[in-house]
Amino acid sequence: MPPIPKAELHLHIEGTLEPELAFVLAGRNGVALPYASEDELRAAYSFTDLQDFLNLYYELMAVLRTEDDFADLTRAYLARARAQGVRHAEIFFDPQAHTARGVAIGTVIDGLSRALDAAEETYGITTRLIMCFLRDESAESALDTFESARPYLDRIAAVGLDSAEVGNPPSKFREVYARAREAGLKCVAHAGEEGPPWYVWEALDVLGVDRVDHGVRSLEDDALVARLVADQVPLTVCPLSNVRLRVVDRLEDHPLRAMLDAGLLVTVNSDDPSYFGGYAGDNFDAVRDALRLDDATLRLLARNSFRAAFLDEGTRAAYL
Ligand code: ES4
Ligand code: ZN
Repeated sequence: MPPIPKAELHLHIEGTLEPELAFVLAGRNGVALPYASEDELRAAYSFTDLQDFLNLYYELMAVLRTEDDFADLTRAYLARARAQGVRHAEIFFDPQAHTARGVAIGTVIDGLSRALDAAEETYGITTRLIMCFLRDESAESALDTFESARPYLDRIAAVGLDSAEVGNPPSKFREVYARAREAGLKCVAHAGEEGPPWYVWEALDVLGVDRVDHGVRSLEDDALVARLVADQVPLTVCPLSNVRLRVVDRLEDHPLRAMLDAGLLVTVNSDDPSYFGGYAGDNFDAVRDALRLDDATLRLLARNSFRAAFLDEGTRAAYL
């Protein structure tokens, strides 16, 4: 059976960097990697928590230097995504992770957009770009990043918040989210991955997010679940990521079914597929097997992905 058509709503483009491409780019750009081979690099993909993963994620980004690099990275992702049934992809990028290394934000956005502009025709995938702020950097750095992105805002659908969650609550970024909303952008934020439920409350009430990324720890707070259900706030859940970063012990223990049963608008996504063991279809297959989801539930998850997407209503209707 062909993979079920779906939207990918939680995907860090830098987290799609496969070891093979990392070595190609390292060679092309004269960047030395502290790994002798692709196998040795892959062997480093065993994480104790989010920070442990982020250390490798930022280290490997050193190979991304030119517009071509960002375009090649994005095309490689789109080809893999299409093979797994992805018809619409909303793609995060982390400008500060590149500008901090001396790569201009225009280089990043131009490279990504070159690939995305051809995505519909080449891969049959519609796309949106979501610019994320690194929450372990300062609020001022996020504001500077937003201002430096102003010339490109017509290519950016939403802002997001990622990186090390605990100790960096959403309210730290109140001002930059107000500016983003003022500019007409949608808003999302990672919350409730490692952080407590009150981070999800802040994402909703202080940042005014349209979706919550992860949000699995929301289940610890009944009033929060009631709010998320009442407003049908989408939660972009990433099952394989949650196992690899030890948010849950085993996929069999994942709260996805409990979240659906509670009436939450849950979607299944891949997060950083190169690092966490699979793309969107792999995540669908993994939860199907581990949680014994039937076809109707898988269709519901796919339908939720289009309901939660930042699509105009005509395009959404065509997908639903
Ligand atoms: C991330 Cl899994 C996850 N959580 C927070 N920030 C991230 N950046 C890339 N992957
Ligand atoms: Zn993420």
